[in-house]
Amino acid sequence: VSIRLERGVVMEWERFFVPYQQAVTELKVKLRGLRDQYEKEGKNSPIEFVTGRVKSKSSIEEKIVRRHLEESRLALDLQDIAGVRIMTKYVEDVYTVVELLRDRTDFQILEERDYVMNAKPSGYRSYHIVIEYPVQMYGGEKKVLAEIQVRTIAMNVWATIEHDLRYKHGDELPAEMAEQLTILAEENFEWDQRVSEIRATE
Ligand code: 0O2
Repeated sequence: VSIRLERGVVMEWERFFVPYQQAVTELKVKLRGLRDQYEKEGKNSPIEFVTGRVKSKSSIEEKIVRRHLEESRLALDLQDIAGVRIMTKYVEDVYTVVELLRDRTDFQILEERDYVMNAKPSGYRSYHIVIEYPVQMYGGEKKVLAEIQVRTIAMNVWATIEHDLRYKHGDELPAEMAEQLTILAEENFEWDQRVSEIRATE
């Protein structure tokens, strides 16, 4: 299977994925390292755990069709081929992590989308940061886009379940189910906020 990229070059998917895989691997190590630094200092880490993945070929193909994307613009238009997720215990930690990311000099932030305070219509909450990450290849540096999603553990539970149910229904949830999930997302956020309130009284 091959993919048409810039200048009509035909490149195999496997080769296309190499810098993205490298970016995800490096970012996971670096962000998990931050967590370890807090722990070694005996401090409470705002980062609870980190996951990462490279978007699957089928998921990319599906998004090309759904969003009418041009294959030649794939690396520019698809910002989350490389994706890293940072989970926090508390809502306020999301913003501590965002500050940590803004202070870094090993990548450049291109865009931020705050779906934590401004939930998507589905009820989805998460803070999205699109970065330009330089990967060292043997032929020189290659900058790739990557999306870092920062969310609480509770938001992650909701998003994981909703994603799973949506996938099982061919990416389109039955209206009743979608409604129930939106209500659940709101209750989930209320729960997150109550946790913060309780924490503030300690
Ligand atoms: P996957 O399978 O996780 O890779 P959009 O038009 O929503 O795709 P938008 O509005 O620009 O894109 O948002 P953005 O910042 O690109 O975020 C898209 C990603 O955020 C999604 O990737 C999901 O990971 C997550 N996301 C956004 N909305 C929802 C939602 O309603 N429910 C869940 N569970 N996740 C969401 P993909 O490629 O859609 O999916």
